[in-house]
Amino acid sequence: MIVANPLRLCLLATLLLLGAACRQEQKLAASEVVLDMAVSDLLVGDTTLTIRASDKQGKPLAEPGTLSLRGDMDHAGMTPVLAEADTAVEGVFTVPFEWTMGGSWTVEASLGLSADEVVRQVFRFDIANPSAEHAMAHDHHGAMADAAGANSAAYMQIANRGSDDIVLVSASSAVAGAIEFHETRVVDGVASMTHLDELVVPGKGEIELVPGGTHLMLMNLTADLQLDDNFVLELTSSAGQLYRLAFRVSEPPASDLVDGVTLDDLVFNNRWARPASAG
Ligand SMILES: [Cu+2]
Repeated sequence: MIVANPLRLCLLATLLLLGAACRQEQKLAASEVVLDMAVSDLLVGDTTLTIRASDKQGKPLAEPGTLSLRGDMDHAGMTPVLAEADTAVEGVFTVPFEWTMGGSWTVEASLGLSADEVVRQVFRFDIANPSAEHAMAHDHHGAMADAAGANSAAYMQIANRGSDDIVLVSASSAVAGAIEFHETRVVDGVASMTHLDELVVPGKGEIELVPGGTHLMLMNLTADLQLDDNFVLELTSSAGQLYRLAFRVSEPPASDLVDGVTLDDLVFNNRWARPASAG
């Protein structure tokens, strides 16, 4: 049985202190630590980030500490995606993460080695858009640094003379790699775009596609759309009806309904598209 005499306690305390001191000495300085990052997925949606912390010789850190991650997109205004992890296996953190939009991302990894030593490293990823959502707020195109292809947006007013709703399900054009239905939403002063699966033109009603609202997003342009250029765009309805429409690249038309073209029950007015801008 151990007797708790003062001498023994003192010795024990000294050993503990020494142990702590030794471990402290094994901590590496920030400049001696290397971070590596790999991702399971480069598509918008859930992903897993794998971050490896090692020393310059490639030996995994035994107790790397707490890792903080911050994902940002190139353009201003997006809410950063944050994550944290404090358990690593053999120096490797596995962290669930989400690419919330397509485009160019940076992920900053910060590993706290001690109270005043933090290793920071930034990693870049290009995230593709399967169609769910994408990153461009056209009203802020000047802020976009780099992206895949140039894009444009097309606008018009569509009126339905019939009493049945007409559901537009797809759009295409020779001048764009893809065309999506988008809706711009402004939340807390920050514009972002949401992908819509379809556009419903209500029976005896109308919809308006305008900057800052619903629009046709022309992505990965195959032609350099400049003022006064014309192109043809096709819309398809859920009933399989095809609507071929001419568009002109121009300034927004006056608010009056102009250039009306009637195809079956739909009347298309005020068709125009903005000039190409870098994606
Ligand atoms: Cu858009």
